[in-house]
Amino acid sequence: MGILEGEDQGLTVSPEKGLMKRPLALIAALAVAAALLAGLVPSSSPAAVAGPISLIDEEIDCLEAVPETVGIAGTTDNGAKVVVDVLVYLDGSLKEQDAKNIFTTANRAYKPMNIEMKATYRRHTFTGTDVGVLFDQLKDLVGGVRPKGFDIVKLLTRKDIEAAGIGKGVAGIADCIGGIRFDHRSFAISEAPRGDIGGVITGHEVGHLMGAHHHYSNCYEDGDTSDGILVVLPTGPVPTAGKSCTLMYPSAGPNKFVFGTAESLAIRGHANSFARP
Ligand SMILES: [Ca+2]
Ligand SMILES: [Ca+2]
Ligand SMILES: [Zn+2]
Repeated sequence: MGILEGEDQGLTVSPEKGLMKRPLALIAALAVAAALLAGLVPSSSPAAVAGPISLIDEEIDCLEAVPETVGIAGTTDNGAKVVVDVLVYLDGSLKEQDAKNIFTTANRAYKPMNIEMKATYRRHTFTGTDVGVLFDQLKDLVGGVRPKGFDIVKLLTRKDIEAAGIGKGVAGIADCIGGIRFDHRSFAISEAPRGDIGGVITGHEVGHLMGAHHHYSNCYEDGDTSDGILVVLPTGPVPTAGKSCTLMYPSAGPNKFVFGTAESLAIRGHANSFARP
């Protein structure tokens, strides 16, 4: 299995600039978390700073270079279980039981944060394999916005999906980093192979919608520290065969159902702030 997706595709920043910003984003996230823990800032999400020119640019906001909100269950919030309601469209003849297995395995990574994805299933036959074409169909089905009562709308398909410029290596894609903040961007598409890999893809894409980037992942906090890689950039080294990384690692092969500290901060924060009670 190759890369999960290329959600960084199509952005206006150059790859070099993007890479330079990434460690800063992680440091900023950890700094915010430290400030929260120290009681220096309120736990509500920081509002955008008003300036003389109001830039409403959702494409850029969808980068969420710094987490809009972060959290630690029981520390920055009351620790209550957060249910993330996911409306799942099963493509074609995909079995509902296969989808249930995918959510059961993916939920293993969310449980330590006291988050549970609760899936509701509908069926529709989609046409084509291009992720843009599939997103259009998925959004059209619900009138462009997630229906009331749902936090996320997700397509699960047996098709080998592909993306312009990346090809068929794409196994899943989220519409937006932190997309759960927006009614019309909280959408994702995942391939649905049987076995743990299906859970990895779905758990990973939902992680993106909850504010997590690839560069929040590492190959250390998965419990197998033998690879000894502390922080992995998207272009960084791929662990050798048999090694593993946390769930936002961009390659679907070696991931485990574990989120590391930086991933968990963003995901719990977004769940607590944006998943509807
Ligand atoms: Ca594919
Ligand atoms: Ca590891
Ligand atoms: Zn990804």
